[in-house]
Amino acid sequence: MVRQRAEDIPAPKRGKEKDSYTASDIQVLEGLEAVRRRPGMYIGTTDRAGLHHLVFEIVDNSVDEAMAGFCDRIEVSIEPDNWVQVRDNGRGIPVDKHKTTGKSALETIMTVLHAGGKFGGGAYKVSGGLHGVGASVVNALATKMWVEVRREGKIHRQEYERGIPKGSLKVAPERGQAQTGTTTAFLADDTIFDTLDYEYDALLQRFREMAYLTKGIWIRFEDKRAGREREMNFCFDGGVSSFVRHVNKGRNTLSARPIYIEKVVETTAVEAAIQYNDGFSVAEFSFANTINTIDGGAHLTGLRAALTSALNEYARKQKFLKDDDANLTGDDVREGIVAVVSVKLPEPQFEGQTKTRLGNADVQTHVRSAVYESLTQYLEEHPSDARRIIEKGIMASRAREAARKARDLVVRKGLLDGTMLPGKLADCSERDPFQCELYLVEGISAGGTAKTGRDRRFQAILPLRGKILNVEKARMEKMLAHEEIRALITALGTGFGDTFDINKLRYRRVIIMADADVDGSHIRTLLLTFFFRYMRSLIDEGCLYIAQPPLYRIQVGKQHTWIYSDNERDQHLSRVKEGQKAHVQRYKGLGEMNPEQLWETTMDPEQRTMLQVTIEDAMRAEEIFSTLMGDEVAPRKKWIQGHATQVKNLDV
Ligand code: 0RA
Repeated sequence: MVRQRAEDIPAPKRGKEKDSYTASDIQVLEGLEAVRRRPGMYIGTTDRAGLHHLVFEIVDNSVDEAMAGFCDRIEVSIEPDNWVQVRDNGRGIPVDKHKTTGKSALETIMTVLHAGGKFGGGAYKVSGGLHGVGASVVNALATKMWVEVRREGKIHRQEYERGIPKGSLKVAPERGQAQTGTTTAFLADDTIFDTLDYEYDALLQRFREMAYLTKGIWIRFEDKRAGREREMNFCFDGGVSSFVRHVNKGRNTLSARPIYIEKVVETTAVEAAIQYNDGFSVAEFSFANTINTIDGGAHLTGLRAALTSALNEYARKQKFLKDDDANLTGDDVREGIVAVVSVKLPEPQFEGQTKTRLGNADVQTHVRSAVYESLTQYLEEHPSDARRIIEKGIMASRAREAARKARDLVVRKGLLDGTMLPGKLADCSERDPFQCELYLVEGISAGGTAKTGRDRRFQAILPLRGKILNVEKARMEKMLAHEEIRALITALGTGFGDTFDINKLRYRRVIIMADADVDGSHIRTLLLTFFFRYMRSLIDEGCLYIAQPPLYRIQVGKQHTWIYSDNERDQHLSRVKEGQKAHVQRYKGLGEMNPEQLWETTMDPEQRTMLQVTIEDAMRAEEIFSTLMGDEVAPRKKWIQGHATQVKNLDV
């Protein structure tokens, strides 16, 4: 695709008003030019993620208006022709003349870089926005755009092409009753973006998150594209509390409702919700001005500190802990927790390489005092909930002690460190981990086939018998008692959990190879759960893969072709010439192939395709794993049925 260069941007039409072409016009053109020349600098990428960024940028502006308390409804639609429209019922972007530019405030916001947030900057202006680059960046990267503002009983409208106004602000009287609000529509520039094919689910996920984080706001999202029409409405009166309920759906919880905290401390608005389940994993989410701070920071630290001190104090006071008992640790009181903390503050400082950790030190104190106070009160008022929570913490503390002993024993015996490799492992001869691959193979017989078919120089095989343990429902010591899992940890050589060390990994690629059926998909999911919970960096470092065995073998005359999807089968069969006969053989399991076939179709690096497992969205992954692996069967069934193909292409 040919990228349009900045030089190609048409200059604004200059007619009679030649003299009105001012310094600020030149500035605007230079600004738009810079955005079009280096879109990546402003929106990260020009792939689909960058395209979505445009939508978020516009919606964020409406969410800001909602956070300021002036808007409670946002409607987003993808139109059949790939236009995107965002409408809100806020005050409407100001249209009065802007002092420095001499243009309307609206035109200034739409055409001047970084002009957005500086308007109407009240004392408590909270601003979200993923990167806050503003509407002008979207405008510069849109073939066409228009904005309609309803204010003061009038409709104000302006249109743009590649960021340049097509005319002045047009004003018309409002028909019917006076309402206020802003509607923005744009058509992204297909000479800049690789694709204009918006992914409904990716956008939806962010809108759901925004709705949780902006209590009471109504977000409607509609896909109007031909053949894929759908819509969804979000409105969560419980705010982050609804979010916690959602994550805990299908689990046994220790309190009927999440513990909810909402307080303004100095300049920080703190909102948090906590609810324990009877599982062992920890699900903590933190947000600052609706931005998901995946690396945590001050607000999360404040929440954790409050939790540990409030629970310990209550446990001492109620004599759950005796004088010579040690305090519960942070890990103890977090076992089985689902917690969300969301802060809104005037000047968030985002730190770290990916700017996903909140830096503001005072926020820690603010969150800590808000949560401590509300939590202490909750415990006093709900003694039976309090008892269940404390008892779980004490159990966790004992289990941790037992697990430490079990681990020490296992480590002392050298059971996990790779010096005593499991008997079932057929190792490779190569010693350089970067050249080595480990296949985890479902079933002993398929394991045998893989051992024969592999290239033994660099491919190792570990057959796994039947189902592995569901680690989502088991504690660590139980996990270590499970032979298949111990064999897996030993073979990898890395240790697990907090002592996981990627530098000790014995194979650069770890490949899950299971049948293309329901059982195979269950085993894949169990293994993914294990890696997600105990060896997360293996996924983050891109070392985990899923092998793709073929589904069919089609023979035409003497030629045969391996087929990996139903779609591919149909395409292939449609190309078979008249007078020829195609013989289609379906392969249900790895066991139906002989060693040569398994090598040729699934293991030969020159020919195979594999899926690399990535965690695009930790929150989504958390939800998927708790749904798939949690206590209740119904939601799990529903998910698997609804995502049958995605399970195969698992990209959590
Ligand atoms: C600054 C001041 C005022 C409204 C807005 C910004 C505003 C911006 C956007 C962007 C999308 N929707 C929006 N809604 C409102 C209002 C100033 C006033 O009326 O006093």
